[in-house]
Amino acid sequence: MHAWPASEVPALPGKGRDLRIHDTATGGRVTLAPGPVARIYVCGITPYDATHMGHAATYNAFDLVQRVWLDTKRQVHYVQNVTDVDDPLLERAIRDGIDWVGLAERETALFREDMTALRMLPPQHYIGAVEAIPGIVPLVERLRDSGAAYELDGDVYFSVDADPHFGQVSHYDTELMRHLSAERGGDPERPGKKNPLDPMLWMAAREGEPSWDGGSLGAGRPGWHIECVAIALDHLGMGFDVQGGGSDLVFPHHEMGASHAQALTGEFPMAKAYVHAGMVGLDGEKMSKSRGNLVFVSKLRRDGVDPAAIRLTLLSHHYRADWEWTDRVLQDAVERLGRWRAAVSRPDGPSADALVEEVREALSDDLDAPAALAAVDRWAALQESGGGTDESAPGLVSRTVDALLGVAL
Ligand code: 5CA
Ligand code: ZN
Repeated sequence: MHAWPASEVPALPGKGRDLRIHDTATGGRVTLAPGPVARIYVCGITPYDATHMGHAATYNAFDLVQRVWLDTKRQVHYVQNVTDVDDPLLERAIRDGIDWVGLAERETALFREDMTALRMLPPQHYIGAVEAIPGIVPLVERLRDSGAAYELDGDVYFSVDADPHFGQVSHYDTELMRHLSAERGGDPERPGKKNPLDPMLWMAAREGEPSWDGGSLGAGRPGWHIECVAIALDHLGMGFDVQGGGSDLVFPHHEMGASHAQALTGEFPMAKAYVHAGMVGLDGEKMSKSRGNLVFVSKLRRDGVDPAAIRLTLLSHHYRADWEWTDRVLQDAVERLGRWRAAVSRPDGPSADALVEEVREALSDDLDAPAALAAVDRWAALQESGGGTDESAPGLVSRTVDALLGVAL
């Protein structure tokens, strides 16, 4: 699939800093010091509805990861998937009496527009589940042939007991794993499984549902976790730097994905850091397509809200925090954007050399975007109080905000 156009990232004077980031698997901060090419996989959307603020917040976090790395003059190898065949997508298409392929295409197109408007840097490889199927089948065959997977009435399941490191992403206890597995696409109650937590790798063709040639697996479609693993291993290999997504993907998705990859390769760990963004809520509940309590990026854009203000709203919350979308948080961002734009539109101002370093320090410290915004606020306040004659300062502030925060002033 094609991704979306990249906005230019201005180069800043001086030197960027290595990223220290919270890793779910170790429960602590890791310093990532990749070689010249940093590698990141971020789980993409299931395209059955438009991009909401929760999605946007999660992609904003991983956009910041890229920007910190680019500032260190590294290249970034970024891969994202689109879950363009899965139960929720098929169910929505049936509910609305539309073709599932058309639904996925329409919502993916809208997602690209939203990402472009928000100045999120695109992945180099944007891969749909359907197009990944030819790569998924041999992996499932390998897992089955090595005894890490087994067949149950034509479906193929991964045996979580095949990975000695299973459980080391989430560290959840068995009861919580069972509960979340049932809630998030698993089937712990199905009789005949070796372990109730075992997730499906390949689902045999069902009447009335799309299916593909699965070689020795028979016709069917892939499970959710193996989709991301196949795409990640194909384009990044093992031991990549960051596996990213929202905190609702910690279990089962990222736990199972890591186990699939580790069982396939015998290597550990799949990723150097498992990074998870907090959940954005509305009216006290997690914003989710299944609940329908959504604020859409595209709707706000149609209503004339500046995408830069949407982005500033996302940036005003720490990526790991759970937070609520309200009109107030958007209004605060609109006002902040106005103050910043006025401040950089003057011909001169207070020196911005310290500001560049403050923003760098804040972001490299577990992506502390609120601290970065506070630093820009301080410069804007100095500017408002009439303070400085540095003619390069307004331009440097604009470039810093653009390069490191993705906001065009
Ligand atoms: N296609 C799978 C990943 S392979 C999927 O989870 N798709 S999704 O459309 O449901 O979510 C896309 C991304 O947005 C995931 O990283 C998910 O964790 C994140 N996300 C979903 N809802 C929220 C929310 N309310 N707040 C923050 N992030 C969210
Ligand atoms: Zn995924």
